[in-house]
Amino acid sequence: MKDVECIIIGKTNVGKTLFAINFAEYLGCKVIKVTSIYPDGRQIENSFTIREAILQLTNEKPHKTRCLNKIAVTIPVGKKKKHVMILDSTGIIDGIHPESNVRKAISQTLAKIRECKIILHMIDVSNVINRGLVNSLGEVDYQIANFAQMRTGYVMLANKIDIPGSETGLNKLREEFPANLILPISALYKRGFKEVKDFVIRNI
Ligand SMILES: Nc1nc2c(ncn2[C@@H]2O[C@H](COP(=O)(O)OP(=O)(O)OP(=O)(O)O)[C@@H](O)[C@H]2O)c(=O)[nH]1
Ligand SMILES: [Mg+2]
Repeated sequence: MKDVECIIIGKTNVGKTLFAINFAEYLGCKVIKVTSIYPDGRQIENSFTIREAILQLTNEKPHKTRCLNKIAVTIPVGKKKKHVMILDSTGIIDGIHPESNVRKAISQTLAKIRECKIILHMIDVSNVINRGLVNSLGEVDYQIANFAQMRTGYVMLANKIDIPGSETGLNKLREEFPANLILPISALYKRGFKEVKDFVIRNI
């Protein structure tokens, strides 16, 4: 049987890749085995220590990830272990990106969302205090929420909650999407990971 697929989506630079790596570690992975699938169909496998994965796969500059990165994890459910495929994806933007390989990678991500049972929609709530919610979120965040919120396996992850002022962003996000499940997390400090794990288990 195919593993349950859990995709992490969101705007570029919100922390998707750092979350994927640190969540895999939280679930017991000592080595991060990544299968990168590019829009042209190429597949490349790499193994990293946690530190190497963070150094090589995350960046403070936008559009570091330009493919789907699959990381297989196991999650204990009762006495059994369930296999879950975590999918880190390309950051989505409003408008049209000037580079064709980024456009193709975004399109690859959008096509994949439909197939995934679990959708973790990540939002960076650290800047809302300065920019306001509507400017911090993209149109694309509203589109994802509209598309996905009817599904049971959909949750918003309010990331970078460790940064001062993020609580304000979280509260504004909750006011804007009152019907949605929103879990505050810090991908950097592994905060809120138990709640994300419990959500995944409920939706396997
Ligand atoms: N303070 C803080 N920084 C974070 C957190 N999560 C991610 N970052 C930082 O945000 C930057 C972007 O992180 P990535 O994981 O590369 O973001 P991404 O969403 O994968 O970005 P793309 O691949 O470009 O779409 C990096 O400099 C991270 O260290 C967090 O929870 N707290
Ligand atoms: Mg990334």
